[in-house]
Amino acid sequence: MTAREDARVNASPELTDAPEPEESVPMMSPSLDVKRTTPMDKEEIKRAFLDNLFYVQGKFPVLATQHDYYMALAHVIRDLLLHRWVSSASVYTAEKARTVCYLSAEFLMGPHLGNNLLNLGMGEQIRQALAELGLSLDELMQEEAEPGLGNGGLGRLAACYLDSLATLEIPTLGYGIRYEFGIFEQEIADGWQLERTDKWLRYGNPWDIARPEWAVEVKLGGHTEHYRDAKGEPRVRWKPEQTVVGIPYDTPIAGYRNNTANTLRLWRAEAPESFDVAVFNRGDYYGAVEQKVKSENLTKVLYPNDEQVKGKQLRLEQQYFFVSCSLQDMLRIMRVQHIPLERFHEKFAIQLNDTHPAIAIAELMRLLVDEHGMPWQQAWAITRRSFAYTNHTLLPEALERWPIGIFASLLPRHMEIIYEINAGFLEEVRSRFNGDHDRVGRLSLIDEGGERYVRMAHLACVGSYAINGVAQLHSELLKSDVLRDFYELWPEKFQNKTNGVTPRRWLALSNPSLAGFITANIGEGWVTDLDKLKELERRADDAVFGAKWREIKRLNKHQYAMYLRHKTGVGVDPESLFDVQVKRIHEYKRQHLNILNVIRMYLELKANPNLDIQPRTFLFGGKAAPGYRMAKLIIKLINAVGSVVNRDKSLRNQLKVVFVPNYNVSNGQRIYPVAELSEQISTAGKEASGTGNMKFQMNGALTIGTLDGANVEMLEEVGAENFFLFGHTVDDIQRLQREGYRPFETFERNGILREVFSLLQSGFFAKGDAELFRPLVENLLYSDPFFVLADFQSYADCQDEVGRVYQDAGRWTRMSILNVARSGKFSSDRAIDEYCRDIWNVKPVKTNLLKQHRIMHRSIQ
Ligand code: 26W
Repeated sequence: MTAREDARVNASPELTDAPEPEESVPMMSPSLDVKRTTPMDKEEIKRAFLDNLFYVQGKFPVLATQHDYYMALAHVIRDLLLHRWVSSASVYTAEKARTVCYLSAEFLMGPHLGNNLLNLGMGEQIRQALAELGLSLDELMQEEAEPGLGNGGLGRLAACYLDSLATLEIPTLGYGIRYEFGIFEQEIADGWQLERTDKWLRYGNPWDIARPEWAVEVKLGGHTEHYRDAKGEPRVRWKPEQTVVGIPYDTPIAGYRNNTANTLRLWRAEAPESFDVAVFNRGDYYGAVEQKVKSENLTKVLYPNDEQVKGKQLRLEQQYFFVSCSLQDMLRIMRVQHIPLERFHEKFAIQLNDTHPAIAIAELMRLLVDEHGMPWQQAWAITRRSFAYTNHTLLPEALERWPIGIFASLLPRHMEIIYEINAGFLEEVRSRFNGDHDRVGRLSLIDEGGERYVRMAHLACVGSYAINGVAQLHSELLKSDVLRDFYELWPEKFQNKTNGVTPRRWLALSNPSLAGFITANIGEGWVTDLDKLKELERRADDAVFGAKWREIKRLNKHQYAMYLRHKTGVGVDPESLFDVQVKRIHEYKRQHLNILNVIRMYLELKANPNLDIQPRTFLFGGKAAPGYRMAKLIIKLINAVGSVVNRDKSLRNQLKVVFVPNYNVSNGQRIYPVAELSEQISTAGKEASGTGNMKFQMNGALTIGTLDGANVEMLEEVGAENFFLFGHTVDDIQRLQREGYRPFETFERNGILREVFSLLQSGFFAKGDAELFRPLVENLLYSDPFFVLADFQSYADCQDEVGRVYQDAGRWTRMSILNVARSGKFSSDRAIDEYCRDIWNVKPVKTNLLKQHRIMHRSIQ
């Protein structure tokens, strides 16, 4: 009898009388019985749950807190995942399967419990078992601290892609950083954003397992020594100034209703020696732990900047740390599977999630040449066939470039390797574009102008066999603008991979009433084949269907209105049009255009109190990078307008403005199902793709948007009659820029704008303080870099059209049904299918759950 077995017998009295299940095996809990994918019946769930309450939390129900119950449940579910996990890992090992390695500095996973229950198909069973123990699954789910290991779009895309890769049974390793503190928690105080430390690990994390046995060492700083080896071959030795140890933590990533569980491997840094007793004995107590503190600082916190490079050395250290750990881990897997080094690029397809992990190209060269003695050319051939690079932004301020000083002092060997790569590369450029020195300078990995920089996007392009943008328009702009020179050099490398989102979390999990209704009408195939939603088209004109469709949204709104009052104290009318803009706060995303229009509508209502407009609730949400002053001022303005409008009785509740604090994955799951209008109003040519736009469409919201990012493809899919389009196109904006855009003239020519600005400048929304919003007002009147004033009237007119169309409930509902029916393309399954076919050349590997005894006798990855 094992510890777990006796415990079960002794610990939870009410379960002792239950007969011993026949098929249960001595060692592991019955969940390992292969023949059933949903292993446990209610009684077994309750027993395992109470087992864990005692053995994991050391609690009996009388003493247990909600959090204890959550942890006990989480361990029940995690244990169920273990069986798949071990089975997948062992079939991948046995088949030496080609594996996708997704390298990302951010993974915005969101809470695991609900998603794992959905993918295991156990939600209902667990809910009933807990209910019989007097517990509520929904309440326990609130106990989970959201792992906020990302800023926004890029990090969340990585998470959606892991879900699709597991659901499509593609052998995958997600590699990243296990930040001790994720994205800050946002509090709003007196209308201003406050950042609170995100202590997501304070109660421990039941969803990952430390794997110290696979720890690796990472070097930093120091210098290189060039020497000749026994065979007289030139070799380089790196004498680091500091070494840190990388500890991997593995989180199982379950596919939807299959036997697959892939691995997300996040690295934590620690000191080789966490306590130096010799230094301590010399009385230098702080010195004794100095190494420990320095090393652990490496993975202490996520940089909260979204699309602004801050060029901090620690950021480069973080990037190099997780990249070196991950590549060393891949080489270990090669060794374990006895695959010769020369075939590295056949075993692994490595995706660089933007330039943040791009140092991997130089690091693989160092490992192959310096650590494994491979000839340079052979190593370079392997390296260029191992990496592919995804670009997620066109903003110049978001393109990473490291000052040579910082780079060379932290990574002296990589500096040499990059110079050598650059030499070979520029030779190729010169041979292709003879005498075109400007082009050579523009393409070089080194920016020689003024202070010298390493251009990480250039390194990524030179070291990758594929380069892709994340929406058709974005990929075109990469080829015609940001990476034009590389496109002219290697057009064959350039591809488009339009983003997608997982329909599991963003529809099936977050909007169960709509998901259930869809399944009731077209079956459940859509969950793994979203194009099946097309079958809803034939219901678009069905009045009964439409009424039910409207009722589902209406009930979601009512529930959310109660949540909102509880969270913000603001009461909103659930019958009003829910107009939602949630995303990181950034001037190119133009939250300020949205609030200027709200002020316009407010002024119109004040001028005509009996005006009968479509009552609206404007919901905003999003974090601003702590150092981004204009973004923080925009948050203040939204709250300032809200505090006036929401209290103005003369409006008869026709307008409400609410800033929902701490927008994150959990709050996203609450807000997408209640939205009716999705604000995708970025300056054309600035939003690479957007993914929130896709989540809104899947949940039946209509989009008001510009021809930017993936909006263009959404418009194509749903049809112009089902999309509220406004604003200047990319070409218009480029022409305006060429001809010289003078926002002040636009302002002068537009009476409504003048009214809006005079109210703003008067201090009306700032308790009379006319100075508060001056920076924003002057930015818009005299530079307006994101063409807010240029698009204002078109936007305002479009918003009025929205109000009119909403009044025709039948027409609105038809448009909503067609938007959902035509959202199939925007599934992350479609995107991943394309990556597998066009970039990674990888095939699914089916996992058959292993019999328990076979697991005990097999080595795994
Ligand atoms: C170095 C600072 C930094 C941090 C993050 C620079 C750039 C980033 C990311 C690339 C920003 C980001 O999340 N970009 C968003 O990526 C999404 C996924 O592809 C797109 O849908 C969004 O349009 C894009 O803004």
